[in-house]
Amino acid sequence: MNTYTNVKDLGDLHQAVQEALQVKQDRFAYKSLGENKTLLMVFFNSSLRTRLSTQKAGMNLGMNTMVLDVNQGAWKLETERGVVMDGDKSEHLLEAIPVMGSYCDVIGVRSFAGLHDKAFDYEETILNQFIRYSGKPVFSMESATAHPLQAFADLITIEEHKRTARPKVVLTWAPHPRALPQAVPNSFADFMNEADVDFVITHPKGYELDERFVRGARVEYDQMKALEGADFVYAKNWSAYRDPHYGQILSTDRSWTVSKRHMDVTNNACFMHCLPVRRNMIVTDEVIESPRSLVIPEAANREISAEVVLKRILEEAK
Ligand code: AN0
Ligand code: CP
Repeated sequence: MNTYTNVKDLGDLHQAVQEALQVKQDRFAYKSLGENKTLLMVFFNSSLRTRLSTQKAGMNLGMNTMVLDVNQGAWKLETERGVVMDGDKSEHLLEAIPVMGSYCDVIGVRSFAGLHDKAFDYEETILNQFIRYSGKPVFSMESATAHPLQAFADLITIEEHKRTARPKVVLTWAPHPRALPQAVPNSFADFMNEADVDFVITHPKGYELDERFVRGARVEYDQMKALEGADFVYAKNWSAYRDPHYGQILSTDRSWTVSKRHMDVTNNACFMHCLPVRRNMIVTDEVIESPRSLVIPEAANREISAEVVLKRILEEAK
């Protein structure tokens, strides 16, 4: 593996999950793989889990790790080519990226959707510049349209907790006061469509996701109907994808907040969310604190998904 930006890069998904479960048995088994290799993690946006779990994964593999928070202490970066740089940006990504590449062996990039320019976001302008100009293997730590380290961890978590061979997994939209990207639901859909699960998406009208990720999965606009008999309830907010409302909040309907009323119609489902989560907007205290809530083990599996990805990148570079 040379780049990790979406589910396809993992190849056989069943095999990837088996590899993850094996890595989890002994996360230090490949300690020599990363010897004298440097991992650089570049953040254009905030992070708690991705920052810590990916750094930990690198350390498990014996790598040295460096973190750059672009918006704290680095020069302000211009991202568009051709502009006269007479504003507040001191440096262009086109220099910054190869410079960063010269100091490391692998680069992780977090760069969220701006939610203003759909083409800029969905062409993955920033991430693709890293792939093109860094000269090093690049992996996504949540890009404009995808969060494949999260979705891989989600799939590992479902595999560990499923009680039937083919569980029913429901991705439900939930309200949030600020506009959020579609990256997490996009990748979750992408992974679930390739996994052996009965996958259903539910959201208010107007929140339809990009068909390249939905890939014909069942969309049920009645949330309660969608949740009936679910084994896993995966909650997430996202802003509108479709024009002319790209990046906008179309609903703050709190009847979509996942509560006991919702969980009662499921098959005693496990509750999942990628975190960070706003309590009593996305999910009630009662549900997130219940024994069926997987949010903590799910976050813990981020270390494992990152370790498998880094391991595969290091193996390919050998
Ligand atoms: C981000 C998002 O929704 O994409 C990161 C989630 C992992 N969430 C927030 O900005 C709150
Ligand atoms: N789930 C996730 O990616 O969390 P962070 O934004 O804290 O990294």
